[in-house]
Amino acid sequence: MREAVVLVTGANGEIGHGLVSRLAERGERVVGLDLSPAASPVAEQCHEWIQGSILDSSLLSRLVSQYEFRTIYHLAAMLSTRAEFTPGAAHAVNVEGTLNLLEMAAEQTEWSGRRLKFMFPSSIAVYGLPDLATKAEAGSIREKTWNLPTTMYGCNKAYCEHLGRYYANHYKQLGAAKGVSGVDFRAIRYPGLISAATVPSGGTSDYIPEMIHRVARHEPYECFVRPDTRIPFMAMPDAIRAIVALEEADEAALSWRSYNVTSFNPSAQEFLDELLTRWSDAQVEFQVDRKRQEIVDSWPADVNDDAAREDWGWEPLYDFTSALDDYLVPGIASEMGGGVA
Ligand code: AKB
Repeated sequence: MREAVVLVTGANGEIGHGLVSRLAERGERVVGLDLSPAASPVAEQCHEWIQGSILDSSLLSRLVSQYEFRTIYHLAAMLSTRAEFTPGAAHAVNVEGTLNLLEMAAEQTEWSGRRLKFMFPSSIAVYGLPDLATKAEAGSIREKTWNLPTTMYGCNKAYCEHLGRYYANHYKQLGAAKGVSGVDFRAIRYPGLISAATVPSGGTSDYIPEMIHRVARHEPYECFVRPDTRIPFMAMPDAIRAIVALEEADEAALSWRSYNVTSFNPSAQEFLDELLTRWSDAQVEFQVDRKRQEIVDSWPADVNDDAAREDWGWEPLYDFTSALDDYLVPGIASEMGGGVA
């Protein structure tokens, strides 16, 4: 009676743009949910668009009556910098919103008797290194180390990973049917993401995508971190591939419910040096924002993604050079209407 669909929350966001296209190409009927009106080209690729909030319980109840969600990609979130200005609102969106969706998913699986995949973009923000010396010594860190986030966003993401693991493995554990919510929760701890099509806002890893989009438009850019600042990054197509590959993986092969993935980890200066070989007129100055710098300094210089490679065959398509030459430079030029990037 109810249509079988894939729900994408935050569908108008950076990841949503690419993910909705990928799911539509796979023949999925996608229901897009976002606070804002549907933006092209996402709008044309959705089976239905719902403009609303994941905090609206009556809306979610209506969705349960209308659709059977086979998979939920829960992308809606308030990112790390914006969350520091309104931590209470960030907690509401990032945690209460996620809990609302997990409850909706559990209710639905009780109805259908079928398992429902709940895909969750977590972040390197769940990690917290206390100082630069420890960050340098820690190097590439694994999933179970340094889980000491220093931001509301990082705390939110870490707690939601635990919530998802509870719904998957321990739901209503004192009940007759222990831990059988049917919610198959799977999370990816994304590094900084760089898209050719969109520029992020409200994140603290934004300095790299902001830099390339400003340089490509021959506009000056003030980088808010030091030249030596180093964290892991990934091209957006690889971010889409990763979460779809994790969704398609056999649950029996998964030894974790939260996986690191990464591709490359240039310093801000190394990234600028590469841009200068493509745009000799790049005008980038380093104007450090001390408080945002402290956030990025608490994030790891790199992450170890062996578990994702071993469990579900993760492998990035793009390294640092090919991300620039094969995706970002041509992609930004195309977004600029074919102008000279
Ligand atoms: C942010 O900067 O908040 C995000 C992230 C690293 O998760 N891009």
